[in-house]
Amino acid sequence: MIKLSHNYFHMFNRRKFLGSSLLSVAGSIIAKKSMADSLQHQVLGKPVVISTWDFGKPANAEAWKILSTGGRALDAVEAGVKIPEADPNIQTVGYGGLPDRDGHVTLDACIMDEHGGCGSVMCLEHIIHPISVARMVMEKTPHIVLVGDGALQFALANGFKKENLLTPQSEKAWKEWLKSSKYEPVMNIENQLYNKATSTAVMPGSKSNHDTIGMVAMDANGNLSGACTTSGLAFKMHGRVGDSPIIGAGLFVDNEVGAATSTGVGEEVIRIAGSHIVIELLRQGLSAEEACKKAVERIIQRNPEKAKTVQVGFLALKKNGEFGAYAIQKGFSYAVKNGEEERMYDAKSLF
Ligand code: SD4
Repeated sequence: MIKLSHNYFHMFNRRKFLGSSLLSVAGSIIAKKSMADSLQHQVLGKPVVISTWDFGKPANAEAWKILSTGGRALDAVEAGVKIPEADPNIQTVGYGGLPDRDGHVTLDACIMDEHGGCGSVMCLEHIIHPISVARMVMEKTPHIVLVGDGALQFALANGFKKENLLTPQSEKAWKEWLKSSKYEPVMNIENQLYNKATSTAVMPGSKSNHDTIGMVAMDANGNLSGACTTSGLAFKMHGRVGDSPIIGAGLFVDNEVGAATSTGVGEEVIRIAGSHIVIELLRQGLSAEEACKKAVERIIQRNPEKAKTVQVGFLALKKNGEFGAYAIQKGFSYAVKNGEEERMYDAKSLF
């Protein structure tokens, strides 16, 4: 569940540096402060799962059931993100997601495995678990992406149930938004759901700011996979697709290097092919946190003024178990779990 206290502008906690050597016991969190740039280098023994925002914690717990019994990272990330997808009180993912400006709940999701296999669905309506449809696209079709009606048709033909995903509370929030809506595309509308001064919801029925679940995991065999699923920006134009289901933007996995995912205003992530950049930076030897920071900087360099008003966060897990995150604004939390640790972190931010 997302707590109101995790509004972007109301998180000031900082991770503490844990002084230790990278050579000490595998399986426990090891961290050291980089002399050069004060960025953290934290390493977790495998298996390990990491995911975005507070709802990442219960999602990780579900993924852990698979990882801890020797299961495959791909199965773990799918099972993990299905938890927020099915939760009607999470208004940013799956069932109960806030609709587009026409009142349709349209879902985006993608998944990627250790072999470079990937599947994606975009603008999918009526299906509670878009991540499982994305996996089926990966495993049962010669394609990578299915969108809209085609994705729905494929899902129904493969046994998924057609359901109404618009919950009464999300419908109420949408109707409230319609009152003041100028019917213009507003990119970062979800920040406006909050009164930043009081950290309370402005929109009746709205319990969260814009949160996608992106999850990356490494299994006991050292294989990486990732999943990313969202209802996208609330009250978006009908047909709008963000970064989350786009391989290389919202998610990228390279089993030799690492896995990365993103959250926030998808348009900004797509412009820089965000998660792919993070992976390429990892390949060049940067730490997980350094790579995420550089990707965030790339967004800011493109348009420094605009960047002040949007949130984007990246999360990365390196093949050696090192993890890290970085965001434009304060308030990006992420959840980490392995055999020894289960905890939330607050990502550092540029602003
Ligand atoms: C999108 N990136 O559709 C998603 C929204 C999101 O945290 O992540 N919110 O642009």
